[in-house]
Amino acid sequence: MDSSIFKVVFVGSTRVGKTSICIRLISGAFQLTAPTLGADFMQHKIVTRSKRVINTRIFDTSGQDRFFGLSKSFFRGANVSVFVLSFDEVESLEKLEKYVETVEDNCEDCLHYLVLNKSDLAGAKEGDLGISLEDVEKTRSKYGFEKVYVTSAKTGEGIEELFLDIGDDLEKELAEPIPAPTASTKLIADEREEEKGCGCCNL
Ligand SMILES: Nc1nc2c(ncn2[C@@H]2O[C@H](COP(=O)(O)OP(=O)(O)OP(=O)(O)O)[C@@H](O)[C@H]2O)c(=O)[nH]1
Ligand SMILES: [Mg+2]
Repeated sequence: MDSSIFKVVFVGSTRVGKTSICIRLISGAFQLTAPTLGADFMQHKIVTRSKRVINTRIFDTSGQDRFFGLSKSFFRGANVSVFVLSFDEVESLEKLEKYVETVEDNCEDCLHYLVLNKSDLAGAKEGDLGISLEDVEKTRSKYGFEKVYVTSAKTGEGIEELFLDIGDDLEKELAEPIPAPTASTKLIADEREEEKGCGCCNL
């Protein structure tokens, strides 16, 4: 098992469901939450689709403006940032730009995921609650997110897929790069070829 621990931060406006998604992931249930003060963190092992175990430390930050400075300090050195919006929180989409810029200022080479939560609410998927999937799709391409994960911490929709994708992407980061041949390894290989001679004419 690999000993690397990847830092995952949950980012977004207050009340979009960041804590609820984390709790759903860890406990498999939808539980009552209180607003996060500053940030909470938890350890989680993601088992990838190829059954590799990826160790993560998840930082669930507060979306309240008064904690923004503090939340920002948790973005530093993150490997993964999960930006959470909610169908019923228009403000969450308006503030996305600020969050993306702040995360990018604080961590290099961070993998980004975009989540649209509370899909279980009546009228959510029809776009009746303030934010439609179409609006978020436009934003997705503007910021270069690969896809929009439509989730519900209440029913569990989309959450397993989100974390499997995160795990698979981190697994790719762990894959050891194949070393490029150096001048000396190339020379040795050439010498061996010469020793073997030419197979086609028995020289
Ligand atoms: N119906 C529904 N309600 C949800 C869902 N996710 C969260 N909620 C509710 O939304 C409210 C806010 O959820 P939290 O998880 O505390 O939100 P948060 O983003 O962590 O908020 P801060 O900690 O203040 O930044 C709570 O009443 C949750 O029960 C969901 O998927 N569906
Ligand atoms: Mg919270």
